[in-house]
Amino acid sequence: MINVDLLLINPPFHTRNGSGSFFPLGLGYIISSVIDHGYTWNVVDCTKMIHSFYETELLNFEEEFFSELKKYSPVIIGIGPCITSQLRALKVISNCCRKAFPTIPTIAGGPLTLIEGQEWLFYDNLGFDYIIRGDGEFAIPDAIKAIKETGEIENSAMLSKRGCNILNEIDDIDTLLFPYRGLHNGDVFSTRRSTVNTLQNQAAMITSRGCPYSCNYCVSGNRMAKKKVRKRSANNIILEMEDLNNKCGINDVIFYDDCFFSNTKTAAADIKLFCDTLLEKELHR
Ligand code: B12
Ligand code: SF4
Repeated sequence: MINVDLLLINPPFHTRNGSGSFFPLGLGYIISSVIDHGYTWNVVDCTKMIHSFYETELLNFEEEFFSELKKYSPVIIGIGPCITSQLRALKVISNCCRKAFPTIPTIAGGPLTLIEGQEWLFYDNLGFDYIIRGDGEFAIPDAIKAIKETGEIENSAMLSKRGCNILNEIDDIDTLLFPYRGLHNGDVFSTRRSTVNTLQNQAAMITSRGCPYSCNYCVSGNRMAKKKVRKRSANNIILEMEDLNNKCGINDVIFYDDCFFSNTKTAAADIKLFCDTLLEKELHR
Protein backbone atom coordinates (compact mmCIF):
# COMPACT_ATOMS: atom_id res chain seq x y z
CA MET A 1 0.00 0.00 0.00
CA ILE A 2 1.43 3.41 -0.99
CA ASN A 3 0.78 6.19 1.57
CA VAL A 4 0.35 9.63 -0.03
CA ASP A 5 -0.98 12.97 1.17
CA LEU A 6 -2.47 13.78 -2.23
CA LEU A 7 -3.61 11.27 -4.81
CA LEU A 8 -4.34 13.09 -8.07
CA ILE A 9 -6.60 11.55 -10.70
CA ASN A 10 -6.08 12.89 -14.23
CA PRO A 11 -9.39 12.15 -16.03
CA PRO A 12 -9.26 10.56 -19.49
CA PHE A 13 -10.76 12.06 -22.63
CA HIS A 14 -12.20 10.84 -25.89
CA THR A 15 -9.27 11.68 -28.16
CA ARG A 16 -9.77 13.15 -31.58
CA ASN A 17 -8.26 11.39 -34.58
CA GLY A 18 -4.53 12.02 -34.53
CA SER A 19 -4.80 14.09 -31.38
CA GLY A 20 -1.93 13.91 -28.90
CA SER A 21 -2.06 14.38 -25.17
CA PHE A 22 0.25 15.87 -22.61
CA PHE A 23 0.28 15.94 -18.85
CA PRO A 24 -1.90 18.91 -17.80
CA LEU A 25 0.00 22.05 -16.81
CA GLY A 26 -2.58 22.68 -14.05
CA LEU A 27 -1.55 19.44 -12.31
CA GLY A 28 2.12 20.29 -12.86
CA TYR A 29 1.60 23.60 -11.02
CA ILE A 30 -0.24 21.88 -8.15
CA ILE A 31 2.45 19.19 -7.79
CA SER A 32 5.23 21.84 -7.61
CA SER A 33 3.36 23.59 -4.84
CA VAL A 34 2.60 20.36 -2.93
CA ILE A 35 6.30 19.40 -3.07
CA ASP A 36 7.24 22.90 -1.89
CA HIS A 37 4.90 22.52 1.11
CA GLY A 38 6.60 19.22 2.01
CA TYR A 39 3.68 16.90 1.23
CA THR A 40 3.73 13.66 -0.74
CA TRP A 41 1.76 13.02 -3.92
CA ASN A 42 1.09 10.56 -6.68
CA VAL A 43 -0.94 10.56 -9.88
CA VAL A 44 -3.23 8.00 -11.46
CA ASP A 45 -3.11 9.08 -15.09
CA CYS A 46 -6.33 7.78 -16.66
CA THR A 47 -5.42 9.15 -20.09
CA LYS A 48 -3.07 6.17 -20.32
CA MET A 49 -5.93 3.71 -19.64
CA ILE A 50 -8.62 4.69 -22.14
CA HIS A 51 -8.87 6.66 -25.40
CA SER A 52 -12.59 6.67 -26.14
CA PHE A 53 -15.82 6.73 -24.17
CA TYR A 54 -17.46 3.75 -25.91
CA GLU A 55 -19.34 1.56 -23.43
CA THR A 56 -16.89 -1.37 -23.63
CA GLU A 57 -13.89 0.92 -23.06
CA LEU A 58 -15.60 2.54 -20.07
CA LEU A 59 -16.24 -0.90 -18.53
CA ASN A 60 -12.60 -1.92 -18.99
CA PHE A 61 -11.56 1.45 -17.59
CA GLU A 62 -13.65 0.93 -14.46
CA GLU A 63 -11.90 -2.38 -13.78
CA GLU A 64 -8.36 -1.11 -14.44
CA PHE A 65 -8.87 2.16 -12.58
CA PHE A 66 -10.33 0.47 -9.50
CA SER A 67 -7.45 -2.00 -9.20
CA GLU A 68 -4.95 0.90 -9.58
CA LEU A 69 -6.71 2.91 -6.85
CA LYS A 70 -6.46 0.05 -4.38
CA LYS A 71 -2.65 0.37 -4.40
CA TYR A 72 -2.89 3.69 -2.52
CA SER A 73 -3.73 4.99 0.91
CA PRO A 74 -4.32 8.76 0.40
CA VAL A 75 -5.12 11.62 2.80
CA ILE A 76 -7.14 13.40 0.11
CA ILE A 77 -8.08 12.62 -3.49
CA GLY A 78 -7.94 15.38 -6.13
CA ILE A 79 -9.79 14.86 -9.39
CA GLY A 80 -9.11 17.09 -12.38
CA PRO A 81 -8.65 19.19 -14.38
CA CYS A 82 -12.38 18.54 -14.94
CA ILE A 83 -13.97 19.73 -18.15
CA THR A 84 -17.46 19.18 -19.56
CA SER A 85 -16.47 16.60 -22.16
CA GLN A 86 -15.19 14.21 -19.47
CA LEU A 87 -18.48 13.71 -17.64
CA ARG A 88 -19.00 10.04 -18.51
CA ALA A 89 -15.53 9.13 -17.28
CA LEU A 90 -15.87 11.36 -14.20
CA LYS A 91 -18.92 9.30 -13.20
CA VAL A 92 -16.82 6.11 -13.32
CA ILE A 93 -14.01 7.84 -11.39
CA SER A 94 -16.37 9.04 -8.66
CA ASN A 95 -18.00 5.59 -8.25
CA CYS A 96 -14.61 3.87 -7.98
CA CYS A 97 -13.25 6.44 -5.48
CA ARG A 98 -16.34 6.00 -3.28
CA LYS A 99 -16.03 2.22 -3.42
CA ALA A 100 -12.26 2.16 -2.75
CA PHE A 101 -12.13 4.98 -0.16
CA PRO A 102 -15.58 5.59 1.40
CA THR A 103 -14.26 8.02 4.04
CA ILE A 104 -11.49 9.89 2.19
CA PRO A 105 -12.42 13.43 1.01
CA THR A 106 -12.73 13.83 -2.77
CA ILE A 107 -11.96 17.28 -4.20
CA ALA A 108 -12.59 18.17 -7.86
CA GLY A 109 -10.92 21.09 -9.67
CA GLY A 110 -10.42 22.56 -13.13
CA PRO A 111 -12.28 24.85 -15.58
CA LEU A 112 -15.67 23.11 -15.20
CA THR A 113 -15.87 24.17 -11.55
CA LEU A 114 -16.06 27.81 -12.66
CA ILE A 115 -19.32 27.53 -14.59
CA GLU A 116 -21.94 29.26 -12.48
CA GLY A 117 -24.91 27.13 -11.49
CA GLN A 118 -23.20 23.82 -12.29
CA GLU A 119 -22.20 22.98 -8.73
CA TRP A 120 -25.03 20.37 -8.52
CA LEU A 121 -23.11 18.37 -11.08
CA PHE A 122 -20.20 17.83 -8.69
CA TYR A 123 -22.18 17.27 -5.52
CA ASP A 124 -25.45 15.63 -6.66
CA ASN A 125 -24.53 13.94 -9.91
CA LEU A 126 -20.90 12.95 -9.29
CA GLY A 127 -21.01 12.78 -5.50
CA PHE A 128 -17.71 14.60 -4.84
CA ASP A 129 -17.35 16.20 -1.41
CA TYR A 130 -15.64 19.50 -2.32
CA ILE A 131 -14.55 21.54 -5.30
CA ILE A 132 -11.68 23.98 -5.66
CA ARG A 133 -12.77 26.85 -7.87
CA GLY A 134 -9.96 28.72 -9.64
CA ASP A 135 -6.29 28.30 -8.76
CA GLY A 136 -5.33 25.10 -6.96
CA GLU A 137 -1.71 25.87 -5.95
CA PHE A 138 -2.49 27.17 -2.44
CA ALA A 139 -5.88 25.56 -1.90
CA ILE A 140 -4.69 21.93 -2.16
CA PRO A 141 -1.81 22.27 0.38
CA ASP A 142 -4.23 24.16 2.63
CA ALA A 143 -6.71 21.26 2.56
CA ILE A 144 -3.94 18.72 3.31
CA LYS A 145 -2.69 20.91 6.16
CA ALA A 146 -6.19 21.20 7.63
CA ILE A 147 -6.57 17.42 7.80
CA LYS A 148 -3.04 16.65 8.98
CA GLU A 149 -2.85 19.38 11.61
CA THR A 150 -6.42 19.62 12.86
CA GLY A 151 -7.97 16.34 11.71
CA GLU A 152 -10.74 18.31 10.00
CA ILE A 153 -10.73 19.24 6.32
CA GLU A 154 -13.54 21.70 7.08
CA ASN A 155 -10.88 23.94 8.68
CA SER A 156 -9.57 24.76 5.23
CA ALA A 157 -10.97 28.11 4.11
CA MET A 158 -10.31 27.60 0.40
CA LEU A 159 -12.68 24.76 -0.42
CA SER A 160 -16.13 25.17 -1.94
CA LYS A 161 -18.87 22.86 -0.79
CA ARG A 162 -22.64 22.58 -1.16
CA GLY A 163 -24.07 26.07 -0.49
CA CYS A 164 -20.64 27.72 -0.11
CA ASN A 165 -18.75 28.98 -3.15
CA ILE A 166 -15.20 30.26 -2.78
CA LEU A 167 -13.11 31.57 -5.68
CA ASN A 168 -9.33 31.20 -5.35
CA GLU A 169 -7.26 33.63 -7.39
CA ILE A 170 -3.53 34.17 -6.95
CA ASP A 171 -2.87 37.81 -7.78
CA ASP A 172 0.83 37.69 -8.66
CA ILE A 173 1.32 34.58 -10.80
CA ASP A 174 5.02 35.43 -11.22
CA THR A 175 5.45 34.11 -7.69
CA LEU A 176 4.35 30.60 -8.64
CA LEU A 177 6.87 27.81 -9.05
CA PHE A 178 7.19 26.52 -12.60
CA PRO A 179 5.06 23.43 -13.25
CA TYR A 180 6.54 20.06 -12.28
CA ARG A 181 7.53 18.32 -15.50
CA GLY A 182 8.94 15.08 -14.16
CA LEU A 183 6.01 13.12 -15.58
CA HIS A 184 6.43 14.47 -19.07
CA ASN A 185 7.93 11.42 -20.66
CA GLY A 186 8.12 11.80 -24.40
CA ASP A 187 4.37 11.94 -25.01
CA VAL A 188 4.16 15.31 -23.35
CA PHE A 189 6.77 16.96 -25.41
CA SER A 190 4.78 16.51 -28.59
CA THR A 191 6.70 15.47 -31.68
CA ARG A 192 3.90 16.46 -34.02
CA ARG A 193 5.63 19.57 -35.28
CA SER A 194 8.87 19.14 -37.11
CA THR A 195 11.44 21.38 -38.69
CA VAL A 196 14.04 20.58 -41.30
CA ASN A 197 12.84 16.97 -41.50
CA THR A 198 13.65 16.21 -37.88
CA LEU A 199 11.10 15.70 -35.16
CA GLN A 200 11.40 18.34 -32.52
CA ASN A 201 10.44 18.04 -28.88
CA GLN A 202 7.97 20.63 -27.77
CA ALA A 203 6.78 21.89 -24.39
CA ALA A 204 3.54 23.61 -23.43
CA MET A 205 3.47 26.80 -21.37
CA ILE A 206 0.87 29.18 -20.02
CA THR A 207 1.70 32.83 -19.37
CA SER A 208 -1.61 34.26 -18.17
CA ARG A 209 -4.80 33.26 -16.40
CA GLY A 210 -8.23 34.40 -17.51
CA CYS A 211 -9.37 36.48 -20.44
CA PRO A 212 -10.75 40.06 -20.42
CA TYR A 213 -13.57 39.27 -22.84
CA SER A 214 -16.95 37.75 -22.04
CA CYS A 215 -18.06 35.35 -24.77
CA ASN A 216 -21.23 33.61 -23.61
CA TYR A 217 -20.14 30.10 -24.51
CA CYS A 218 -16.68 30.23 -22.94
CA VAL A 219 -15.50 29.37 -19.43
CA SER A 220 -12.30 31.42 -19.68
CA GLY A 221 -13.91 34.87 -19.94
CA ASN A 222 -14.51 37.20 -17.02
CA ARG A 223 -18.29 36.58 -17.21
CA MET A 224 -17.70 33.34 -15.33
CA ALA A 225 -17.16 33.79 -11.64
CA LYS A 226 -16.00 37.40 -12.20
CA LYS A 227 -12.45 36.23 -12.76
CA LYS A 228 -9.55 38.66 -12.97
CA VAL A 229 -7.00 38.56 -15.79
CA ARG A 230 -3.49 37.93 -14.55
CA LYS A 231 -0.33 37.95 -16.63
CA ARG A 232 3.24 36.86 -16.01
CA SER A 233 6.04 39.33 -16.69
CA ALA A 234 8.20 38.92 -19.81
CA ASN A 235 11.18 38.12 -17.57
CA ASN A 236 9.34 35.35 -15.73
CA ILE A 237 8.09 33.77 -18.98
CA ILE A 238 11.54 33.78 -20.52
CA LEU A 239 13.06 32.34 -17.33
CA GLU A 240 10.80 29.30 -17.75
CA MET A 241 11.76 29.03 -21.42
CA GLU A 242 15.45 29.09 -20.41
CA ASP A 243 14.75 26.45 -17.77
CA LEU A 244 13.07 24.19 -20.35
CA ASN A 245 15.97 24.70 -22.71
CA ASN A 246 18.65 23.99 -20.10
CA LYS A 247 17.01 21.07 -18.32
CA CYS A 248 15.07 19.37 -21.12
CA GLY A 249 16.75 20.60 -24.32
CA ILE A 250 13.48 22.16 -25.45
CA ASN A 251 13.61 24.79 -28.18
CA ASP A 252 10.00 24.63 -29.33
CA VAL A 253 7.33 26.03 -27.04
CA ILE A 254 3.56 26.15 -27.54
CA PHE A 255 1.74 28.86 -25.56
CA TYR A 256 -1.75 27.77 -24.52
CA ASP A 257 -2.96 31.17 -23.28
CA ASP A 258 -6.53 32.15 -24.03
CA CYS A 259 -5.24 35.55 -25.17
CA PHE A 260 -1.46 35.90 -25.31
CA PHE A 261 -1.57 39.71 -25.64
CA SER A 262 -5.08 40.68 -24.66
CA ASN A 263 -4.88 44.39 -23.86
CA THR A 264 -5.44 46.16 -27.18
CA LYS A 265 -4.22 49.48 -25.75
CA THR A 266 -0.83 48.12 -24.65
CA ALA A 267 -0.42 45.16 -27.05
CA ALA A 268 2.20 46.82 -29.29
CA ALA A 269 4.39 47.78 -26.30
CA ASP A 270 3.82 44.38 -24.61
CA ILE A 271 4.86 42.49 -27.74
CA LYS A 272 7.95 44.67 -28.18
CA LEU A 273 9.01 44.15 -24.56
CA PHE A 274 8.52 40.37 -24.86
CA CYS A 275 10.49 40.15 -28.12
CA ASP A 276 13.28 42.43 -26.89
CA THR A 277 13.70 40.39 -23.69
CA LEU A 278 13.69 37.16 -25.70
CA LEU A 279 16.35 38.46 -28.12
CA GLU A 280 18.46 39.74 -25.23
CA LYS A 281 18.59 36.24 -23.72
CA GLU A 282 19.63 34.79 -27.08
CA LEU A 283 17.07 32.02 -26.79
CA HIS A 284 16.28 32.35 -30.50
CA ARG A 285 19.32 30.29 -31.56
C1 B12 B 1 -4.10 23.16 -23.22
C2 B12 B 1 -5.57 22.94 -23.46
C3 B12 B 1 -5.94 21.76 -24.12
C4 B12 B 1 -4.91 20.73 -24.64
C5 B12 B 1 -4.33 19.82 -23.59
C6 B12 B 1 -5.10 19.53 -22.38
C7 B12 B 1 -4.16 19.02 -21.28
N1 B12 B 1 -3.95 17.74 -21.19
O1 B12 B 1 -3.62 19.80 -20.53
C8 B12 B 1 -5.73 19.97 -25.71
C9 B12 B 1 -5.41 20.59 -27.06
C10 B12 B 1 -5.47 18.45 -25.83
C11 B12 B 1 -7.15 20.30 -25.30
C12 B12 B 1 -8.22 19.58 -25.71
C13 B12 B 1 -9.53 19.89 -25.38
N2 B12 B 1 -9.97 20.99 -24.73
CO1 B12 B 1 -8.80 22.27 -23.90
N3 B12 B 1 -7.81 23.66 -23.18
C14 B12 B 1 -6.53 23.88 -23.02
C15 B12 B 1 -6.32 25.29 -22.42
C16 B12 B 1 -6.10 26.25 -23.59
C17 B12 B 1 -5.20 25.46 -21.42
C18 B12 B 1 -5.21 24.48 -20.24
C19 B12 B 1 -4.14 24.89 -19.27
O2 B12 B 1 -3.02 24.37 -19.32
N4 B12 B 1 -4.42 25.88 -18.41
C20 B12 B 1 -3.46 26.41 -17.44
C21 B12 B 1 -3.64 25.78 -16.07
C22 B12 B 1 -2.64 26.38 -15.10
O3 B12 B 1 -4.95 26.12 -15.64
P1 B12 B 1 -6.01 24.99 -15.24
O4 B12 B 1 -5.88 23.81 -16.12
O5 B12 B 1 -7.32 25.66 -15.18
O6 B12 B 1 -5.53 24.55 -13.78
C23 B12 B 1 -5.70 25.33 -12.61
C24 B12 B 1 -7.10 25.20 -11.95
O7 B12 B 1 -8.13 24.88 -12.85
C25 B12 B 1 -6.93 24.19 -10.88
N5 B12 B 1 -7.00 22.76 -11.23
C26 B12 B 1 -6.72 22.14 -12.38
N6 B12 B 1 -6.76 20.81 -12.22
C27 B12 B 1 -7.07 20.56 -10.95
C28 B12 B 1 -7.24 19.35 -10.28
C29 B12 B 1 -7.58 19.39 -8.94
C30 B12 B 1 -7.74 18.11 -8.20
C31 B12 B 1 -7.76 20.63 -8.29
C32 B12 B 1 -8.18 20.66 -6.89
C33 B12 B 1 -7.60 21.84 -8.96
C34 B12 B 1 -7.24 21.79 -10.29
O8 B12 B 1 -5.61 24.44 -10.42
C35 B12 B 1 -4.77 24.70 -11.58
C36 B12 B 1 -3.64 25.60 -11.17
O9 B12 B 1 -4.12 26.80 -10.60
C37 B12 B 1 -7.71 25.53 -21.73
C38 B12 B 1 -8.08 26.98 -21.52
C39 B12 B 1 -7.53 27.49 -20.23
N7 B12 B 1 -7.23 28.73 -20.20
O10 B12 B 1 -7.36 26.80 -19.21
C40 B12 B 1 -8.64 24.77 -22.68
C41 B12 B 1 -9.93 24.14 -22.12
C42 B12 B 1 -9.62 23.43 -20.82
N8 B12 B 1 -10.26 23.14 -23.13
C43 B12 B 1 -11.53 23.04 -23.35
C44 B12 B 1 -12.11 22.11 -24.27
C45 B12 B 1 -13.59 22.27 -24.52
C46 B12 B 1 -11.33 21.09 -24.85
C47 B12 B 1 -11.84 19.98 -25.78
C48 B12 B 1 -13.14 19.33 -25.33
C49 B12 B 1 -11.93 20.54 -27.19
C50 B12 B 1 -12.60 19.58 -28.17
N9 B12 B 1 -13.80 19.94 -28.64
O11 B12 B 1 -12.06 18.53 -28.48
C51 B12 B 1 -10.66 18.98 -25.76
C52 B12 B 1 -10.88 17.88 -24.72
C53 B12 B 1 -9.69 17.51 -23.96
C54 B12 B 1 -10.03 16.82 -22.65
N10 B12 B 1 -9.07 16.83 -21.72
O12 B12 B 1 -11.09 16.30 -22.45
C55 B12 B 1 -12.34 24.03 -22.51
C56 B12 B 1 -13.10 23.37 -21.37
C57 B12 B 1 -14.41 24.10 -21.10
C58 B12 B 1 -15.36 23.34 -20.21
N11 B12 B 1 -16.61 23.64 -20.37
O13 B12 B 1 -15.04 22.53 -19.40
C59 B12 B 1 -11.22 25.05 -22.06
C60 B12 B 1 -11.42 25.69 -20.69
C61 B12 B 1 -11.17 26.16 -23.16
C62 B12 B 1 -12.33 27.14 -23.07
N12 B12 B 1 -12.07 28.35 -22.67
O14 B12 B 1 -13.45 26.82 -23.36
N13 B12 B 1 -7.19 21.39 -24.47
S1 SF4 C 1 -10.92 33.00 -24.39
FE1 SF4 C 1 -11.66 33.60 -26.41
S2 SF4 C 1 -13.72 32.71 -26.55
FE2 SF4 C 1 -13.15 32.72 -24.34
S3 SF4 C 1 -13.96 34.67 -23.49
FE3 SF4 C 1 -11.84 35.04 -24.16
S4 SF4 C 1 -12.04 35.84 -26.28
FE4 SF4 C 1 -13.99 34.82 -25.76
